[in-house]
Amino acid sequence: MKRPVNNSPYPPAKGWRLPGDGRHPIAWRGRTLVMGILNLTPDSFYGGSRLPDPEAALDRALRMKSEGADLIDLGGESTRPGARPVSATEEKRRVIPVVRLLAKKAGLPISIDTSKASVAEAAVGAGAGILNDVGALGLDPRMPKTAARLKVPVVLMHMKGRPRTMQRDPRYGDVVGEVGAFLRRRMEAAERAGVDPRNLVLDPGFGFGKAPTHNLEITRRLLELGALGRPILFGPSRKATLGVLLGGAPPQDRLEATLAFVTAAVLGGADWVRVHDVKETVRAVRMADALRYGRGCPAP
Ligand code: HH2
Repeated sequence: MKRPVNNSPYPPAKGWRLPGDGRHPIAWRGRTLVMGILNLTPDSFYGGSRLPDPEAALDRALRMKSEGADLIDLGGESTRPGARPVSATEEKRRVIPVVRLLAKKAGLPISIDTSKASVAEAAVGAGAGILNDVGALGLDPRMPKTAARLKVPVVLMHMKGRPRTMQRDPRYGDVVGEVGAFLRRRMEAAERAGVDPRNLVLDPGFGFGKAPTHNLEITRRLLELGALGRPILFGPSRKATLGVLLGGAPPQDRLEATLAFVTAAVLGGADWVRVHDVKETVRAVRMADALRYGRGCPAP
């Protein structure tokens, strides 16, 4: 019998290893990582992601783990369009006790979603193992050196402008070209500060200073960002563009739309997705991983 020709339209499997400090590497191959979102804020755009106290956060984290999450992302400051910044003191008050509790009891790597060096430092001290910075280490001048010193994997995300004003008529010539060039510059800045380039993860920043057409273009052309040589994280979960495409659906009514975007992203080259709904996403990702990588499909 002739061997089947591999003419899959999907990107091939790559193996990734983020060394961290060398003792707690994050490694995966031929599948997509799922990161569950926990927000310790009163004003995150999706009410279902807000958690009032550390016990509720631990319950949610344990549920996400049982549903198949690979990682947990903890945030103490909303970055929704129009959000007002919070002080480092307030952000630490919200997140540090939860980081400490989850690091002890959740049994999953904890990522801290912050742009502030002092919050990052305190969170890693309390047990966080990943730094997720929507400002790509560029909003706090101390962040690049702090990230280098902490020796943890770092997510560099693209944002045009700041949350307060970013959705006021964002414009691009070639959105993917501009996002890619920005991410390349931030990778170089991180390396200059001493961050191990093998610890970098890149994120085009779905919804961060982008109109729906820009978000669609990025989702369609995600593979081009793979040329930067690092894993791609993608976070469309329940965001406003999905509501626009559904004719005005509110965040609580955007689950199926999220799953459609997650599936498209995985088939288009995403390595890691950040979502509010772990159970449903893990199931959708299992299908997308089976199509892309042949994973999970019994032999004939
Ligand atoms: N999106 C949000 C926050 N952090 N980090 C990365 N790397 N990528 C994203 O797309 C991303 C992110 C916004 O989502 P959420 O945390 O649910 O909302 P809020 O900022 O209102 O808390």
